[in-house]
Amino acid sequence: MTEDAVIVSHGDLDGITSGAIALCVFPSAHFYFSKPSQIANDLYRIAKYRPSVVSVSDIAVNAKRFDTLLRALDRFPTSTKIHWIDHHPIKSSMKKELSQRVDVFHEIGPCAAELVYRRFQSSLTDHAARLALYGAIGDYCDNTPFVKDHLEDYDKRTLYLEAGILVQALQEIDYRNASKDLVRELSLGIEPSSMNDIVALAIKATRIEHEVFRYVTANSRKIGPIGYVLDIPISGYRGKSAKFSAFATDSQIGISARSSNDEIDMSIRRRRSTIDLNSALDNVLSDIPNAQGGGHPAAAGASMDKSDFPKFLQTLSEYVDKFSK
Ligand SMILES: [Mn+2]
Repeated sequence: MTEDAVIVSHGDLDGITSGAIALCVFPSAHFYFSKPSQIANDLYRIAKYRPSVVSVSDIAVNAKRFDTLLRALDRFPTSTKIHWIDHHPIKSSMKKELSQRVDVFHEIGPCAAELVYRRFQSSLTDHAARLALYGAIGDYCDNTPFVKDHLEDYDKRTLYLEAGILVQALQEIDYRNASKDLVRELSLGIEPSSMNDIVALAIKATRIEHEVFRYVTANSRKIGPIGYVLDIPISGYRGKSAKFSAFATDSQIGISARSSNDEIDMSIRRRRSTIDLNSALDNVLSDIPNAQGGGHPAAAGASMDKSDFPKFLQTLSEYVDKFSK
């Protein structure tokens, strides 16, 4: 029955662990990485195999491409059971529409790995629970009742080390090429500390991160409540450098932006603030023609024409000031 299952998940730690948990449920499934901008295309392609089961996890629903997504889902035979398990904000009208075709398991708060675990709990063993905890630590979703309960089952310091190894190593892995094996190994119950290559990458990434911290401290600028750093001289480390930039400039918001030709894209994080970055972007980006972005309340990303970046910083800064009053 599970011969022709397909699992699609995101490439960050929560995506990798939620995919690995789904693989524990459907061990012979094909596994693919995807992302919000790609998921509709990927599903079009997957529909041609007429799989019996599809499990999609940790992929945000992109409101701008919602119709394309629905059309892709229509390509599957009615016999295909599609699980859609996610924790990104979604408009309730879209959630409703999606639920008419697929089995939606959606909650804001827990990470996707926790949700996949809970969705399939009856057919899972203890090591899948550990994977859910790694995903939760990776996505800063380690405050849920489920995670707090399960952290008590082990020594949580060891769990944070194992999860930390993965978080760090992923900074140095081109996920599309190298992380598929990692997903398989995790689903088999191999612990990160037993993966020599992953441990070595994690240590390397940690050393680089300390360098990135020094760079961001020296090169961040501030506009109102926003600290930002442009074009750090290394790829990756974007979420981390956004966070560092907020600290370096004593700001509520930190941005790490990378420009290429006429485009700029960025990671955005908050610090000592309860502002919802996803709503903030929804609001601020609507006035910028080629801009797109979104994510979670505490972590988001955006891209736009490079020439709009100063205006974006200005508008976002006003939005944050208004919010904090
Ligand atoms: Mn996630």
